[in-house]
Amino acid sequence: MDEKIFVAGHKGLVGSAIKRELEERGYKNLICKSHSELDLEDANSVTKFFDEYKPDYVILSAAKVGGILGNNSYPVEFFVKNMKIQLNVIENAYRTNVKKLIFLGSSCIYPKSAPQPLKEEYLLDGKLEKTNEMYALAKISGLKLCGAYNREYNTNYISVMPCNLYGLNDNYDSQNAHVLPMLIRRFHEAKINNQKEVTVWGTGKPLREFMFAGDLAKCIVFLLENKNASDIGEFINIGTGEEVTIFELANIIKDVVGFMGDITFDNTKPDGTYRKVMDVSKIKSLGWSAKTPLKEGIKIVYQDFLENKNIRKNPIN
Ligand code: GFB
Repeated sequence: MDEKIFVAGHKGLVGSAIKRELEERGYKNLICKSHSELDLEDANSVTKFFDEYKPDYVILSAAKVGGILGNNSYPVEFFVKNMKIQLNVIENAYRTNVKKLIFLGSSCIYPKSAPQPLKEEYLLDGKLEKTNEMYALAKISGLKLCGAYNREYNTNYISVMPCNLYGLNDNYDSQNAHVLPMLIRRFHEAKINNQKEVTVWGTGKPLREFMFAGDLAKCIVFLLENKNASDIGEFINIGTGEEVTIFELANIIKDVVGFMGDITFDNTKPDGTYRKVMDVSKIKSLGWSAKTPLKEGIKIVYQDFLENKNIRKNPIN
């Protein structure tokens, strides 16, 4: 419990859930630095940080993330910022002999037309989804780099690829956030402003797999405590294995928020990839599965949204 664990990105959706889970399990020596205290894109600052703190474990949940519009609008930032963060943290983890590093990727790394549910072996079997190609390339590079370090230097770096996530402390930016928090905000504002209808982007037909970030955090701590890269292979999917259409999601959120108007669709906005549900049999065979049902999780998040007035609306760059 006294081991030094660096949670990179501890203020974000995933990082804050992991920090909460580690604290609840009694870890006393968490190292957390805000963006202003430590710029992970700056090689010298990261080198100095690792020399000073010498963490035993690293959870790399810091990243430049966003929804379909953010990814589609800022491909350069999504690639360059994520590559810099990954290279700085992973290289310094090796240089300072970190015992174990967990790298967070995303389900958007898979080819657009891969068979569903997505199995780990489908990686790089085809073209990527255009709207988030540069983010996917950065995440693929990160997981491949971890694998290369394990092979060449016998390190213990685990790469995990979660499905779409939602949870406390999410980003509600009106242009660049992910679909679930954006719809919570839009249905809420429509309700309090007595609007007649809420517009959902695209056709509503695409399917998405949503997992509560608190469940992912439990899985990450489970892997930190019990598994090594040799148990995992190159990387492992973490998801619920269940999917809903964007239309079904919008109706669940409409119901939870208590909006009584209609739902309309804005076809000028992109649908993105049609499906990306993951095969989660590998993580299940290691003894872990997600617990929080979608509607339950959305109720928890809406409560957090209502209580947490200063909701994060940080724009993308
Ligand atoms: O979460 P999201 O923006 O990203 O979901 P992806 C996009 C899907 O939700 C598209 C529909 O089908 C959109 O048309 N949608 C409907 C909306 N209304 C809205 C809305 O108000 N806002 C948004 N954002 N979408 C992300 C990747 O892909 O998945 C990230 O861009 C990451 O890099 C993440 O990998 C897990 O699910 O399409």
